[in-house]
Amino acid sequence: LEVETQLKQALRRDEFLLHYQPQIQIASGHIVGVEALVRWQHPVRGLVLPIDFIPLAEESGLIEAIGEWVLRNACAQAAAWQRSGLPAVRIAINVSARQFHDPELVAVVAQVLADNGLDPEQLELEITESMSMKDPEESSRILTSFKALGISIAIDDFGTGYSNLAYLRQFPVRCIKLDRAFVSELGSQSSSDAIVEAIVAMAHKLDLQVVAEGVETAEQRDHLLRYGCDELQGYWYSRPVDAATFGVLLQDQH
Ligand code: G
Ligand code: G
Ligand code: MN
Ligand code: NA
Repeated sequence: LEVETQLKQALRRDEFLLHYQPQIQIASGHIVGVEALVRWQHPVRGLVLPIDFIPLAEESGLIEAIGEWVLRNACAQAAAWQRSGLPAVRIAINVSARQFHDPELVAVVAQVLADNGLDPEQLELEITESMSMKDPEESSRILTSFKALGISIAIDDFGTGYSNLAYLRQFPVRCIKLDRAFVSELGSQSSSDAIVEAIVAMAHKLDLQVVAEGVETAEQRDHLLRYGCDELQGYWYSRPVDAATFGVLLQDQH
């Protein structure tokens, strides 16, 4: 079967699902956010990870439909956690290049928030650094329209692309997500320590928060705390988990 047909069928058969990875405020140790990560429960192949279908979805044009599914389901889940009495946390979703440039996206996001009774501040959209820097003037316009809606923006995979700092400064974004390539070398490659320390200092000067990705050890967390990094995400605290398991994590800390 052609990939496009397969992905359409997967949507129709409701084979996509979301896993959730907590985002921890380093200073307090509290969960302050959660990133939704899509998976495909394939009837034959089992659980398929995004690396094996998101690029195909991008090429075939199905990414908009899948992206909207992710947005609706993540927001519905966030509202469900809240209704069950859990504390409100920010929910972050990944936005692909095609979605980001889709003129309809702002209206769809506004509608989904309204449908679920979520405050815009509770939603964060993650766009990659390379996506944001491809046409910075255009990105700036799009990001400003999101800012007007009241949602936040994260620059994902930060440090893997080439940022124009002048644009980064004028983008209305809440945070940068420091790519895990830097985090994994903390404590072993002194250049990574220097880079992370400098990125955090620069980000704070620009009024941006820093979220470290791929934190796997207590030692990495200690280094990040020392450099003033704001939040972390990674296997050290939790792998991406299903919605029920995330609910338990959230409950346990309060
Ligand atoms: O855990 P993981 O294998 O889920 O994520 C791998 C990559 O897939 C990450 O770069 C992540 O940004 C991307 N990804 C995960 N979920 C989504 C999604 O819902 N939409 C898009 N566009 N990308 C996603
Ligand atoms: O959107 P993004 O590229 O940031 O997606 C996060 C990716 O990183 C997902 O594939 C997720 O499963 C993965 N991930 C999350 N925490 C860790 C970690 O501590 N170590 C590693 N190696 N990967 C992680
Ligand atoms: Mn991400
Ligand atoms: Na990332």
